[in-house]
Amino acid sequence: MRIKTYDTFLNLRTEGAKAFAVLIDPDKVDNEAACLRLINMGIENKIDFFFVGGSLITTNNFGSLVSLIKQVCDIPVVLFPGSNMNIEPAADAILFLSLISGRNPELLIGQHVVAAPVLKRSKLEVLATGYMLISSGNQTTVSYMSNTTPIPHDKPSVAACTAVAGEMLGLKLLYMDAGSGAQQPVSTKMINMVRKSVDIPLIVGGGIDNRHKASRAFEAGADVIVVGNAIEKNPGLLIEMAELTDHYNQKLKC
Ligand code: 1GP
Repeated sequence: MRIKTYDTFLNLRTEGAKAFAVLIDPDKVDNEAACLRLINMGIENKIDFFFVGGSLITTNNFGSLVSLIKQVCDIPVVLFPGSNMNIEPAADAILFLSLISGRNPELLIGQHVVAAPVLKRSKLEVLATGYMLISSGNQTTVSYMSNTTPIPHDKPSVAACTAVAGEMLGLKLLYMDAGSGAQQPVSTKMINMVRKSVDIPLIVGGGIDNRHKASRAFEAGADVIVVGNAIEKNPGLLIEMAELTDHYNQKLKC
């Protein structure tokens, strides 16, 4: 029987292991052959998750992309929805994102009410996730689309208090996101303060575009790093990130 996706996240915490998620934005997939090449790289390099989604999806590729991944591998496919329109039942799980860094009620609870009956009827594993946007220098698509103000980059204590509140509210995962293609990723100081403040698994993404930044996020306490934009530009980076993740996990065995 397949391990539940949430158990995979929890095991990371228990074991002190690290994981690497490749984010595929359905809008950025040019053709099926290119997409298959990326998926196969993910399989060969034993990545931990495929996240599928984006804050603004303008094509109809979403469902076919999820189905394509599911046809060729067992790597968990986790939906990273930009809205309640991005529910694809063929995936394994969905990040049920509550945008706790913002004060937009639609993204704290509103869209969830609309999505809930659809999710209830599906077999998707619903992962209640506190989603925290962190400012990164430039305005990202996600901060514009969500109509929220991200947590300032240099206010780690605000991020920590937000994370603690999310955990107290019963959220099961935290996702700190500087936004796709962010100029600077979430600071190590902020990741570290959040890590020390909560016990739930911590996902970090946005602007991680080289091995050094990925390593710094792991060292600061991220359990999972998410890389999308940089791999779109340079698919070879997937191999480097997978090697780095493996390096951390091999060290655990010593
Ligand atoms: C964006 O966290 C993800 O929401 C990944 O960001 O595309 O910058 O890797 P990048």
